[in-house]
Amino acid sequence: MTSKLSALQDWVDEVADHTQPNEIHWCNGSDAEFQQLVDEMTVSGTLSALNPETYPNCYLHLSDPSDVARVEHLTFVCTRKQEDAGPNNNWMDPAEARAKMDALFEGAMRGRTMYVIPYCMGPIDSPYARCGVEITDSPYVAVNMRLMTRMGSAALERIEREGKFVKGLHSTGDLDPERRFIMHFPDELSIMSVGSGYGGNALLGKKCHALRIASYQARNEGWLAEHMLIVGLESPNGSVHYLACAFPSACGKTNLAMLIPPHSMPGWKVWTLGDDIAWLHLDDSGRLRAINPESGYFGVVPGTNAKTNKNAFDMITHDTIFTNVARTADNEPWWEDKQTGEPAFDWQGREYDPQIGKAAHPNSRFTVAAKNNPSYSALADAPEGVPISAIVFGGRRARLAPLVYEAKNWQHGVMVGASVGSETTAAAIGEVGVVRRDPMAMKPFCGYNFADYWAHWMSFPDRTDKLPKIFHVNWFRQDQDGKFLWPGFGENLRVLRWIIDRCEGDIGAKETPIGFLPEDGGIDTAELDISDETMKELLRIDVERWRTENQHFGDYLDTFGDRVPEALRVEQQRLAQKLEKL
Ligand code: GTP
Ligand code: SPV
Ligand code: MN
Repeated sequence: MTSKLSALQDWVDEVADHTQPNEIHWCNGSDAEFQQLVDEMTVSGTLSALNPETYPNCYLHLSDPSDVARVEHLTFVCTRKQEDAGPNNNWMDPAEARAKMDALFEGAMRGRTMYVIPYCMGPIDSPYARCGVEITDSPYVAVNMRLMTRMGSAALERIEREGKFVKGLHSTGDLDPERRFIMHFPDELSIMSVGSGYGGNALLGKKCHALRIASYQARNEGWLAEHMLIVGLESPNGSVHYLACAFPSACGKTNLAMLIPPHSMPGWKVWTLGDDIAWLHLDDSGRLRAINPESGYFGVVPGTNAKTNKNAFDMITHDTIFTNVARTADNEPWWEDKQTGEPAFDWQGREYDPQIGKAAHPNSRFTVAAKNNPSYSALADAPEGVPISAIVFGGRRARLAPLVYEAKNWQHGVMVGASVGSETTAAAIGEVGVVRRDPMAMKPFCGYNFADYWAHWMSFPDRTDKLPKIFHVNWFRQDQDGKFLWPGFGENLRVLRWIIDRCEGDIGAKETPIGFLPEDGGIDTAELDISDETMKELLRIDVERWRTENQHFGDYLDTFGDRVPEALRVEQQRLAQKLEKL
């Protein structure tokens, strides 16, 4: 196959020339093609079929044990000027990065097939959608891209019509961590990734395109590309509110996006639009609207069970690719807290031995088409997206943040987002459980200087007076013994209901220095086994801790120097003064 778009055809020819693949396969996105790739990988051992009776069309992929998560220290944003990438990114001069990557790609696809994957991020006929082409030598990446994006002929047609696309070049390379890099060239709309076959490192439509490159474009064009789920909440009277929620990696987006209402909230319905990324635009009337650029989920497996996330649990019993989970003797996938079955083989294919470690890798994932989710919203395909009533930030904070609070206005909300901190998780290589600053849950994903990003957020009130309210939640507050105080999962809808009530102006709140908190009894705890003391603790503001936190946040802002927008400084200082007075 060839493309009539010379910019695409020339690039494919050039890459083939440089990387020397045996064959070139242009992906058309058909079911037949998907099956053919899966069958080939089953023969080569890249995939193994799981139990066809209980897990039909499910496959297991075990990655290299050194290649199990995103690698932030090997991820670079190569803007022309280092200041434009900011202290929040690793930076390399574009020419130097290019030369380094060209050397690593030379002959990298010898003996392999090169897949050319045209994809569209967002509904294919949406004015907000953007296209890209990923070239890869990994058939595992090709089938994952088929599930995660609108991939194939329709995307190619749009690309040929528009003439513009993001170029993503990927090779699994030799998986040597010394020769692993993920480079972004935002000025050229291009990405080069080598040496990893895993998740966000390799499925270039996801974090590389839809967040790092897109956030850079969004700033220049007046929109936002965010690490947010999108969920619709339908109350018993039939009104629906859409929320966009940003939590750091492995902090509950997938779970919240498809939660099942608790027994005590009959008549409520939850509609999933997206579980990881939202692109937000102001429409002609000044309302903020969201589309999900993805069409599938690459979700954390451990912890998924019939109680915590029944929608996901059911969804991943068929037509799912599992990566790095364990297996039972019956060849079913198994993971920690599945609450059924027993592991026989661990995520490295070894006989399971609890002495060696967990059966499934903590960052093991499922890849599945979004349409298989029982709570899938048909509006996920709406070209115009959905209007957003509230933006919600959150993170893992064992002691600090209360269960929920509301920002006083947009500018204060931007500070609430910018000051998100969270305990690190297994989604990225590195130490787990240490608090780090993760503004808007975008620390690993913002493709430019955070100071400019905050200024961009702060500019929205100049353009509209219809912005959504901003909130902060924390499902992860712990007691002295390290036990979570809040039951979480489906019960989180109780908190989201408070948020909706606040949006509709139906319910009062307590004003505090950090924002508006629920009044006593404001969060409905009917049928929940939770004491008044626990609710008090969940909503308690520990003034001393908040003072320290605010100071750390101020110090953090200092690392961005003069570029920090004045409006954000003002908010930080205003909070400092209010906390001082308490
Ligand atoms: P990424 O895909 O990495 O961006 O993660 P995510 O934000 O979508 O997180 P996900 O929903 O996959 O949850 C990650 C982990 O947190 C899983 O092990 C969940 O079981 C757990 N989790 C999710 N929601 C809750 C909650 O409300 N309370 C508690 N205690 N744990 C939760
Ligand atoms: C995350 O780490 O936030 C993920 C998984 O959603 S990955 O696709 O690897 O980025
Ligand atoms: Mn994510």
